Amino acid sequence: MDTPNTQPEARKKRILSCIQPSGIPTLGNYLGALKNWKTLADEFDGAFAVADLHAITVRQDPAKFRQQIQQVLALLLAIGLDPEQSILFIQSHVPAHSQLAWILNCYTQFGEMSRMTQFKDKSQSHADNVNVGLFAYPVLMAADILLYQADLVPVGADQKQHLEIARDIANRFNTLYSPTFTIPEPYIGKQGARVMSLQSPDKKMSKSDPNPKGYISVFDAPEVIMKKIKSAVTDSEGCVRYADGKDGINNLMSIYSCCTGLSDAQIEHDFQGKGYGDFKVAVAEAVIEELRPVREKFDRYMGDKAYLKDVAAQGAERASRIANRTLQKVMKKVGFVLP
Ligand code: ATP
Ligand code: LTN
Repeated sequence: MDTPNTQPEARKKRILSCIQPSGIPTLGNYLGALKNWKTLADEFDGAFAVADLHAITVRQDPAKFRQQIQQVLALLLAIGLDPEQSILFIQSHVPAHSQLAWILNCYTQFGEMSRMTQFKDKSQSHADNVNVGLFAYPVLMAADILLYQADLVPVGADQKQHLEIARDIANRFNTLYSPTFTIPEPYIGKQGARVMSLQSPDKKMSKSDPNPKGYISVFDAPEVIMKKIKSAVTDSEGCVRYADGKDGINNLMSIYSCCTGLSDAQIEHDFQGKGYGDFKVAVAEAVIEELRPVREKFDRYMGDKAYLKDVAAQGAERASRIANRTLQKVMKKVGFVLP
């Protein structure tokens, strides 16, 4: 792939995104990110990674971590990404990510990183382990993106601030030296960009939530999904409508809308005069149907570890070719003596 400053019209736009294997992915990851990736992969040159280096910014149990990395790779296949068409890889298999991240650390200011809300949130939820990696997390994310000269980065709304930092770092480097990095644009879907916790609908649904009732995992069994949605926190009004102060119902409406394609107005109309009980059953059924094919395919891929290994090896090779080209360019500009 050529860099845009040499041959802008010669390449298809590239998208890149990553997901951390920090637990079992949730309905939030699926609706906010993964579901869009499949659509975008058909239109653009796609590269998608399992961000295992990011995941160790919080402590992981080694055996579970190994399993989760494989599960997330299998999930990328289960949502329909084609490893021949897109580059599917595991971040740590491409050392250029760590190498560029180190260099970019030296082009990032302590002050700008101190404003990152995810760092503030995570240093509160993991107060016993506020490590330097957690602080530098957005720089590694910038390296992920900039190595591939990505034009578009599909993410959930929570990652907008990190995308801005990636753009700032890229602009700074381009201005200091000469155009090196493509300036990436975030792609935040209109729907599902922020799926909220079922138990605390003022917080985003997170796979690291200690209370499993707050999230739906993409592998939850149908009866578990039904139970979790039935016990979702709502309000006492009893009327299915989208309005300020109705965070729980707003969240269920947006989940329902993502799964069925119905607008808020249609949902309000369809559930006029019906209680939250009926609505919750409809939402749960829609989610179950949405996730059923993903879960079925996932089970098949997890049963074929040799295939997963091949996909990762082929992905790492293709990803390395692009990433190393950018890394070499950066090293040359900074003044390193290349080996
Ligand atoms: P953790 O909860 O372990 O911090 P995470 O789920 O927030 O992790 P990732 O696994 O890296 O982080 O997220 C992958 C993608 O899913 C990102 O694009 C992120 O923006 C999106 N995402 C995560 N949570 C939600 C949510 N609740 N609603 C919509 N999108 C989400
Ligand atoms: N920080 C992201 C995951 C991530 C990512 C990336 C997303 C790591 N590297 C590069 C897009 C592009 C998150 O969603 N928590």
